[in-house]
Amino acid sequence: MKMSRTAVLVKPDGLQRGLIGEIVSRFERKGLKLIGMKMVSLSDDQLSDWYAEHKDKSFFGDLKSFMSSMPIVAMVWEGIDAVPVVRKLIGTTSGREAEAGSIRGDFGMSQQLNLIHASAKDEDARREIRIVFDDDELFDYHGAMECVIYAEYERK
Ligand code: 3AN
Repeated sequence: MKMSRTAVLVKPDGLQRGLIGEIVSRFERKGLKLIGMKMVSLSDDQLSDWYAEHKDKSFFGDLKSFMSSMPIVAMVWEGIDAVPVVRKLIGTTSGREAEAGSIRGDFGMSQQLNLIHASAKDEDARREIRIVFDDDELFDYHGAMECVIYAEYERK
């Protein structure tokens, strides 16, 4: 089965709430592999590309100014079906509706201040990773625990 990659941003509210460690820990415990991570301030151009699908929405301006108000922590995680797996771990958009046990469900109460972003589709992941990371900021290393995280047939 094929390993895929997904982009995650811990948003300004997640940083202020002190949730970086908790979030990284949840992904690590799940069995995902961290292949890139950095703290950045996203520019207006980067945010316009990132949120292109929302450019006509009423909240687009607010969303961009919120996302550029403070630094964010960007990460790339890898695993089989990483995109849907991480979406499940973060929960649905609004913290009030998100499932208990998910990151938004356990820590959030808002629709906009929803702590974290994760790619919705593989093609979004490829685009989002390119917006924030250069090739030499992503690391291709052997995950020592892969043989106990996946069955042999899954690793082929
Ligand atoms: P998700 O992050 O769950 O994929 P999207 O793609 O629908 O959600 O929305 C992107 C971001 O836009 C959300 N994470 C949230 O911060 C913000 N957002 C979405 N819907 C609203 C809304 N109705 N009002 C304000 N902000 C919103």
